[in-house]
Amino acid sequence: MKTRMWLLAGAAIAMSFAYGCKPKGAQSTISGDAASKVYVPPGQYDEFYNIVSGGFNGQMSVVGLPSGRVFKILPVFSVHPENGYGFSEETKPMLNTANGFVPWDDLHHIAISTTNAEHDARWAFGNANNTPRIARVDLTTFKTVEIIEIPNSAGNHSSPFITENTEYVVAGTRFSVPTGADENRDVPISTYKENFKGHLSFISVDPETGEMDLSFQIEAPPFNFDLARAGKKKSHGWFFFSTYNTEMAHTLLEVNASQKDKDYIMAVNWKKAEEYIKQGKGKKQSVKYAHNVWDENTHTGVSTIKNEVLVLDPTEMKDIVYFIPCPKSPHGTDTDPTGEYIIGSGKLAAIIPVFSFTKMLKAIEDEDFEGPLQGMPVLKYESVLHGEVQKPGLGPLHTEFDGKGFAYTSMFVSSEIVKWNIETLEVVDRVPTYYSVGHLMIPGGPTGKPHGKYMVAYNKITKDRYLPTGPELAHSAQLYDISGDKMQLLLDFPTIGEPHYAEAFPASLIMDKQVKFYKMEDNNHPRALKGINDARVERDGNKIHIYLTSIRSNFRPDNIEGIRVGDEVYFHMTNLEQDWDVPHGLAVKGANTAELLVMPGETATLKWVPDRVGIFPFYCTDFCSALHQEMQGYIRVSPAGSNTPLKFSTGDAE
Ligand code: K7E
Ligand code: CUA
Repeated sequence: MKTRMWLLAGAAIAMSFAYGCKPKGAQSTISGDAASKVYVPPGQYDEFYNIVSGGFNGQMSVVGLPSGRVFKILPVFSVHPENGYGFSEETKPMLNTANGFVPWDDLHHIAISTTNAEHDARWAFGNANNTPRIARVDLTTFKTVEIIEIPNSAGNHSSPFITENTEYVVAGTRFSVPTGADENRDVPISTYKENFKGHLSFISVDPETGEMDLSFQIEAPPFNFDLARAGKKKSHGWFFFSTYNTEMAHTLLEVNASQKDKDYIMAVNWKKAEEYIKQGKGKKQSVKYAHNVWDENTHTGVSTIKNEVLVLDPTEMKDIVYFIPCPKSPHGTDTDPTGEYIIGSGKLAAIIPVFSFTKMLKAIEDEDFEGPLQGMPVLKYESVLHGEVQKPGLGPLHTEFDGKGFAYTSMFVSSEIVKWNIETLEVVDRVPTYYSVGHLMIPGGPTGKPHGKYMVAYNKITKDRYLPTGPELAHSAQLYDISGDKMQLLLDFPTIGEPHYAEAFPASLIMDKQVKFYKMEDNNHPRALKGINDARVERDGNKIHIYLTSIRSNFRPDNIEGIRVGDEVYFHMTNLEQDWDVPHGLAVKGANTAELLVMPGETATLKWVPDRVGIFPFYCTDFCSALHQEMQGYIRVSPAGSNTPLKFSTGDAE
């Protein structure tokens, strides 16, 4: 995003508007009572949970609003040494892909589950931009519980937007690529127009369990798919994808993908697509992708490689795809809370077009087409247009809604947020952001029921806002009060990683549903221990299984001998605590891995291959009691082939 926007500034927009032009009055806009509006007194809670993407750190962060306090870093696509995510044997399968273990990704967008177009906040979805995947986080445990890979895709940016009852979460490919058998994919890049394809994936979500399933894909022209939003209420059943590079360039996109005055919003009638599927239409294509599911009974992830996807060709199913012309290289496409209006944010456009769903349906019915594009109808711009917001600012990216008839659009180039009336299209207010705002967010903003009290801007540049930290500076979030006519800046605070999108919802939706510990009797991990008397060490060839218990404040066993160089040692640690917030950690000297942080009632496994002779201490890393510092043990490693007998003990001086 950042890089793309740097280039963009050089493209069509006069240099005087380029990066770094600073809004006036940067210091003076905070009024005296701002601090009291964000102050959450000790012992009280924030009003909203804000789940924020971490961009290139591959994580989500959990922030309270209005305070801006960070409560948790939640690993999704990146390994997290803090708790062993991606390092423990149980979590490694979560990061498996058709390419093997991929320990990192670039997470841009958050979708919070909805029912009837309102947040139910059961799950948070996130997209992996690089190795295309979608993750689902359970908001009772704040754990990544599922990751599904997307075949036929490259650069899963237009994702993970959801339909109003979370029927589907979508994944539109940013990079179109050739698909199919090896010989169809091994083609000259210069044959882009003929051989490359875009794919829009619809992943169904089980309404009870949340489990995802790659339901179908729609094959599309080789455009770049950027963002998307589902229709809602009256437009429920439709999905809108923004496209750029409809020039279908494959080199120097900065110039070559900015040639046309208009690109498209691709409107997809997914209910119609479902009907075709019921009639048996579509082709099964063989592909390879991973589907990773976390099981809270066994505290273990299982990765399955799948081999097939159903692909629909919209040139054969005439009424599932329509193109709406949209100026110019649109980034965000957003639907208002009523589902009537579709807003396209053309990065290089001087206006913001607002389309009417009602007019779109009418134009489709009247076959009011400008012509076909790759065998699919293009609607006439004027026929679908509700109107244009004039002179909104420069570089519109994303739009959110307050539920009171207003839209708020982030302006990257002119570093501001512009508030406008959805019906009259008049700009009614604008505020500066510091600086170069990307996404913006209103709690409930993408749903049918926004909570129009706060707005947060997520900024790319913070020069002169924070204490400098070397060559790289923090990104920032800025909180505004939008309860009155004028937007008022309340607070700015640094973020974790690079925030792109975020969503927020009332804390009351999930606060009382939090899992406090895992019940021991429900722990079906095959190597779980039910009590301290089961603690033991077993040898199986060159594999050593250490069945370890932890409870304040000891490990059992804590003296282990008879390990040899070249053994594979597995610590299966069960945390026997049955109390909230009492994790125990496990760290082993010299182990080529991270620690484990094991939740109460959970079992997790650390693998260690000792490469030298000696005594190796291990210890608990989480300050769990006054005697935490006593929570430790020793392992003796003897040479390969030694006869040191295997033995283990606790509190035994023998
Ligand atoms: Cu940063 Cu949504 Cu990837 Cu716009 S995207 S800012
Ligand atoms: Cu257990 Cu510290």
